[in-house]
Amino acid sequence: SILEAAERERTFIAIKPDGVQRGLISEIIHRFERKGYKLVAIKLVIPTKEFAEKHYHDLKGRPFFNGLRDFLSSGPVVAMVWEGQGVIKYGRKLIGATSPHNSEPGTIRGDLAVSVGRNTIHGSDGPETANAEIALWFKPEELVSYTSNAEKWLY
Ligand code: RTP
Repeated sequence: SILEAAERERTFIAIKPDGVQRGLISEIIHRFERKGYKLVAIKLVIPTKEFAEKHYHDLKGRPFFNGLRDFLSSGPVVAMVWEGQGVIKYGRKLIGATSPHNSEPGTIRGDLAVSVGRNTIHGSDGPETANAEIALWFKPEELVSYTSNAEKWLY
């Protein structure tokens, strides 16, 4: 590939059931797409409770864990993998702070959400979690490697 390794960094992003039900799918995809990141995998899934527990395994034992797990499995989730230079860290910046109360205007949660339990979107918090979450949600063949026309103008 003509892309450098850093430009092929990938993160796992999920639009949670509240975001899907509120009609925010295109709004959220728009923000990542417009920034210059490349969509390399996408699907709509209703996670089972067992699957939601795997996704949130590091939060097991927290008082909100059962509610969080039940909520994630309560309806369709848009699971995605986005690629681009710095996408893991900057993706979190686009998303905003965990609690929408602390999210700046201009961020997804700042603009589109009001409560921490319904914060519309998930994004991997580091390279290891990104790899683990991509592997949990997607089969290798569901990740699409391609060159976008925009790349030569982005990098
Ligand atoms: P995410 O993984 O969803 O991107 O969120 P995060 O890293 O910003 O936050 P984390 O601490 O990993 O928490 C995961 C999700 O749990 C819900 N949560 N509820 N006090 C509460 O009720 C509470 N605290 C966290 C949020 O939906 C958060 O996104």
